[in-house]
Amino acid sequence: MSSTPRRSLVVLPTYDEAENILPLSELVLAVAPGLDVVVVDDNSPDGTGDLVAERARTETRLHLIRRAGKLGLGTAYLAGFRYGLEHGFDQVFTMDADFSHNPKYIPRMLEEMERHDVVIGSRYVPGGGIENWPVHRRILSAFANFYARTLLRLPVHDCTAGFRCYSADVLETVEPFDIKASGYSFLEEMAFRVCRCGFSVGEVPIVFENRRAGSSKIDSPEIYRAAWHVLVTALRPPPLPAKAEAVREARRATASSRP
Ligand SMILES: Nc1nc2c(ncn2[C@@H]2O[C@H](COP(=O)(O)OP(=O)(O)O)[C@@H](O)[C@H]2O)c(=O)[nH]1
Ligand SMILES: [Mg+2]
Repeated sequence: MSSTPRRSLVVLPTYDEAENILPLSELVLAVAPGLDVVVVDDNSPDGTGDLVAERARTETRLHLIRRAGKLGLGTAYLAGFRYGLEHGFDQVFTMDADFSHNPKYIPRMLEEMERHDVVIGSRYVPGGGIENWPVHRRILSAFANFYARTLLRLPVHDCTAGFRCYSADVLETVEPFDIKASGYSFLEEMAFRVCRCGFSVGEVPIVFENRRAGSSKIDSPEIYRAAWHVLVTALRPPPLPAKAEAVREARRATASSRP
């Protein structure tokens, strides 16, 4: 464990989350002292961005990136990663801004980050689960996970989860800014890149709850785009990042030095 406390950034992507964003960011900021929040808002028609801008005038740990229009979940994560790296954060969380991901799991995820390079808040490990999601969403999620895990040969149980923590080292190594998926399949490709580089991934069980207010932004075209993107990634994987070999070598050395 490093001697100086690590600084973490929590990225909250928002599109029309006016009812959720302030109470949620307040909870996140209260859950651990070394956390900042950056909201990446895509000019939400419901005024989410204005609410955050107003609160950020007095809350110095709350930040806002405003984008011109709805540019997708994947590129919203990228804007948050860039912010985290430029401002010297040691680790970057992502979570949904609709209370589906409960901030109470953050301390446990931080603990796991002592042992791993990436930690996923997972619905599909013992102790994890889903509450109040309609049957069709459960089936879609289970199928999307099976599909991506099988095609991309991922060793993680919840590879479509948006509740994650990445070390800055991971974000600097896996070249996320090259990812072509602008939407939800960004998550599967990130998991693929992380695993392929040899980083260690931990999973903390979480209970995912259906959103409290507002409506889901996923639609049928996005589901087909995501499925297609996973297939293309499996058939034509992106080139291995330049720094990946060094990571793999270091992991091999650590493994072979263990008794
Ligand atoms: N900035 C931004 N956020 C988005 C976009 N699409 C979805 N989100 C946010 O991503 C999170 C997950 O989206 P949600 O609609 O809840 O997806 P679901 O949980 O799969 O139904 C929420 O915080 C959304 O507000 C987008 O295009 N841009
Ligand atoms: Mg949601």
